[in-house]
Amino acid sequence: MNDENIVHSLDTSRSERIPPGQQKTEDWPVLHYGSIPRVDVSKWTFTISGLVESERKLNFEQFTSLPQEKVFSDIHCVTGWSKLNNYWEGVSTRSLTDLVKVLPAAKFVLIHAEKGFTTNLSVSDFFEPDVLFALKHNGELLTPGHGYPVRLVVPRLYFWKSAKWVTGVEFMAEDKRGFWESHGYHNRGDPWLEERYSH
Ligand SMILES: Nc1nc2c(c(=O)[nH]1)N[C@H]1C(S)=C(S)[C@@H](COP(=O)(O)O)O[C@H]1N2
Ligand SMILES: [Mo]
Repeated sequence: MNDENIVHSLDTSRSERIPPGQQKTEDWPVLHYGSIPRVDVSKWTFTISGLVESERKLNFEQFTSLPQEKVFSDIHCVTGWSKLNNYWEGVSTRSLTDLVKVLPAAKFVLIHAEKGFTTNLSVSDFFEPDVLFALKHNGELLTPGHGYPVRLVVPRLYFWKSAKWVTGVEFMAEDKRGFWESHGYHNRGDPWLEERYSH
């Protein structure tokens, strides 16, 4: 991989890469609520909805023809494991702004995934340059367990924000807690501040 084309997530340049309360792992556990959806890409649709000038739907071919970018990042799961040095490849969240005009009133996004899963982010966290809709991890297509065909990756927040099996993004004026955020997890989830749970 040509290093010049890779966005390095800012956390990867810290001298201490492991946030407080985390342990380094070499494996990659599969964690999620419910069962693994088997997604048929010929029927898959990505929907950009909410506070945009006009909503857009893309099929898998259209989505995968968007410009691809590479991101180098760490993973921090709220259950305590961290996996360093991941290469992701996919569509930058910023490239969506070439497809839709996001209205100024949009301050939050809700990411939608298969089976009704959601997660929420501020528009500024969503459009950070290291955030992408990943199709590949370390050069390989995602496995079904890790979110095939498309998952969001938000490198600088706990990994529950990195929704697997995504189906779209909705722009909103008000924040709305997603699935894990409504089940006791923190609304934002910065691992360096140990924003694990809401009390
Ligand atoms: N669609 C969906 N995405 C999800 C989840 C989920 O339950 N459903 N769980 C999140 C949580 S809690 C974690 S820790 C990561 C785990 O990703 P991995 O299985 O690739 O390690 O996926 C996140 N994305
Ligand atoms: Mo998690």
